[in-house]
Amino acid sequence: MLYVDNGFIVYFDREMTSLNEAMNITFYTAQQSIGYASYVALEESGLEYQLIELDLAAKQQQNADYLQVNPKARVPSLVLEQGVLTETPAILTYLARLAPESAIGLPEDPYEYAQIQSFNSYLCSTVHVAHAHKHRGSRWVDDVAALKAMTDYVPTAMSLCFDLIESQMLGGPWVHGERFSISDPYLYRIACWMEGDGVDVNQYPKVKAHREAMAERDSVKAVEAFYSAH
Ligand SMILES: N[C@@H](CCC(=O)N[C@@H](CS)C(=O)NCC(=O)O)C(=O)O
Repeated sequence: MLYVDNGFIVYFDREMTSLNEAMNITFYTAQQSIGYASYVALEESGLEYQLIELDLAAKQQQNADYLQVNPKARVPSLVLEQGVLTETPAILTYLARLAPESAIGLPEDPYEYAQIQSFNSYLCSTVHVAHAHKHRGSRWVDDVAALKAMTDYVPTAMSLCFDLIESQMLGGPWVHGERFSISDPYLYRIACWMEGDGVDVNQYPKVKAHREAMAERDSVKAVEAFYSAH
């Protein structure tokens, strides 16, 4: 089922018998964006949701209707009965709490839980930000030479991040070892940016194996099938 609402394209992930069933969770994302991590987590969770796909190239994130949802003009956003959640680590944690029996359910152990938060915080505050210097440098500076210098440094900055992830953080086969978690779709999204960021994934065998394992999951296949079809 598909309709267009306020210029955004709206999809339902499954055959819905009732529209209300689909309206409890509304997920705004965009292709190639960090929203992909939450999209995969939604698929892992088994929760019902409504998907609204924004076109970032067309600047739909700056549309007045969307700014009412997320004044930061970014994706992803998760609209719930209680309000709106933004920021990938918060959205992932929320979904994991909603679906404790699913593959993304959180560990009871406080230390294991904090390890997940620690890794996701690193992705959010450091790795994603390093990646954003490529095309979004104008968030920080407007000097043309400085913008170019920031873009030129992206392969180095991202390589330094992946050096640490490969050598210190990625337990294997999943980020935190044998147990799959919300860190896995998050790392997968960012690791799939490596080539575009000028980083050779072959230099990172554990990251490469993680990417290959993620690509085999039904959740990732479902998201890929969606983007192939739309
Ligand atoms: N810290 C946020 C970052 C969100 C973010 O920067 N999303 C990008 C896509 S990857 C975006 O919406 N960019 C649109 C823009 O900068 O105009 C998160 O982790 O969710």
